Order: sequence, then C-alpha cells, then structure tokens
Amino acid sequence: MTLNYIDNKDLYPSRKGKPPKIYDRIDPVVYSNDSESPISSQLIKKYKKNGYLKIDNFFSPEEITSYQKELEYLLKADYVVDKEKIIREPNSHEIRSIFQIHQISKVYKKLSKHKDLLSLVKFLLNDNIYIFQSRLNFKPGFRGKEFYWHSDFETWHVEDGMPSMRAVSISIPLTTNTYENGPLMFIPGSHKKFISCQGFTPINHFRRSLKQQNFGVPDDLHLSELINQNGIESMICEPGCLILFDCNTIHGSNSNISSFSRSNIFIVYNSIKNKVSQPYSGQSPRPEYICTRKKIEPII
Ligand code: 6CS
Ligand code: FE
Repeated sequence: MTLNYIDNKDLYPSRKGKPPKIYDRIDPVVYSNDSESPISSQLIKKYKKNGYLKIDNFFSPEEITSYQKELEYLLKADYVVDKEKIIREPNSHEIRSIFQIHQISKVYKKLSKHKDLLSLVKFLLNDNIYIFQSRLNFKPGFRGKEFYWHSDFETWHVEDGMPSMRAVSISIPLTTNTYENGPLMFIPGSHKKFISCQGFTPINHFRRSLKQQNFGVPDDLHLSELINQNGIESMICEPGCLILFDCNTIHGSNSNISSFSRSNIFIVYNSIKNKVSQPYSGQSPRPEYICTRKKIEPII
C-alpha cells in the first residue's frame, strides 16, 4: 500500500494497525467570535460544550411539507438516475440511504442554500463553505438497521482526506423521531476527543460501511469511558426541527423495529480551507457522490 502523503501532516492518525488511543481535539469547535453569532450566546455555549444543537421549529410548515413531498417522490427511487447513489439495507431490498440529494433534487438543492441555515453554518466555520456530502437516511420501519457509534470525521479524514475538524452536519427530520424508531443519539462532549481506531481500512470499504460499519468505529473501552462521563442524548424531534452537529461528535442510531420510518435529511458543509486532499489511508478516494472532490464550489 503506497502512502501518498507525508506522515507528519496526519494530525489525527487512525486505523494504522495500532491499539486504539484517545487524543485531545486540536481544532476549535466554533471558528468565529461569539459576538457575530446569529443565535443566542446560550445556544452557542451549548454547542461548544456538547458538540450538537437541536433547534425546534426552525423551518416553516410550508418548507417541511415540500421536503416531505420530495421524500415520497424519491422513495420510489425510479427517479434517481444513478443507482449507485442508492444504498439498500443489509438484509433487505429496502432503501437505507440516497446520496447526493442536493444534486438529484431541486427541492433539496434549494434547502441546501437556506439563508438562515447558511448564516448559522458560516458562523460556526467562519469561512466560505461547500457541500461535502448530502444524503437521505430513510431508516424504514421494521427493517431500518442501526448506524453504529462513530465519528464522521474519523471516516472523512481516513477515507476522504479531510485534514481538520472544520465541517458541520445538519439533520432535518421528515418524520417524527421518537425513542422507538431509531433517533439520532449523541455522546455529549465527545467532539472534544479523537478516538484513533484499530485495524486498517478494507479496500472499497464504503461498499460495506454505508450498510453496516465495522471499521473506523470506536473501541468499547473508550466508548464506555465517554458514555460513563457524559451519558447519551437522543434527538427526539418533530419535522421542522434542525439538528446541527460537529463533524467529530460521536453519534449513532438504533435499528428501527417500529412500524414507522425515521427519515432524515443530512447535509454536510465543509470549510473551503478544509477541503479534502488525498485519503490518509493511502487508498484511492471514494466516489464523488459520497465525497465532493472534483466539483468543490463555494456556496455564495
Ligand atoms: O461514510 C460516510 O461518509 C457516512 N457514514 C456514516 C456512518 N455517517 C456519515 C456518512 O453518512
Ligand atoms: Fe454519521
């Protein structure tokens, strides 16, 4: 495996075949001064402390209705031109995710440029931003399997070459997220630590990891430490709510054995200064529909 980067640039080494290790975060969480914040200082303080934020009634009923209608349209998936962007559940033919929805759908393209959303994300990242990834996670009733605990940044660093922690994910529930249908769960404060994972990255790992992730996941010992210290918070929310989380906040969601889906939109904004380089795994980059690389365009 030829390594195509100078080792000392890898600030967050992971999956190097070494035992798991926990590091302190090097990067800031919020890159602007609080005085420029478009939301209250209490909310910013909460985001810095926990690594995520839930803002109820962020979107209007009309906006949510349009996003929900688009969900129904896409669910048929016949309209998705490139079938590679459709990820199916591991043990059924049900749709698990559709990637690059901001390219596939005009409705979600417009959403990705939502004025209030962008001003919040630009405040957090204090730079021009671009869409690193977008997806719809459907988590269908009965067969929507779990997303095991992980830090998105660990994967995006190792498998996509994202240098630093200067990216933010937003999640928008299109169906009610309850305790029973596999809501997003966070470990508060976990964004301040980086858990270096054991093992190596399998070749073309994404073909498996997007269905069920077994590599690049934190080890039990360090997860237990963080959970014992900080607990777990479930994002119980209604359509209309906005969830924001730092690229390094450890999250996961349980399998959905209820009869109703937990369908959420995810859009990841990355700072232009933090655009992806070569994967730190030394492997070839993942496809464009998972990680924007060829068409990095700042959102004006
Ligand atoms: O590999 C990725 O980019 C995807 N995997 C997970 C579990 N979350 C982020 C992203 O959707
Ligand atoms: Fe994730």
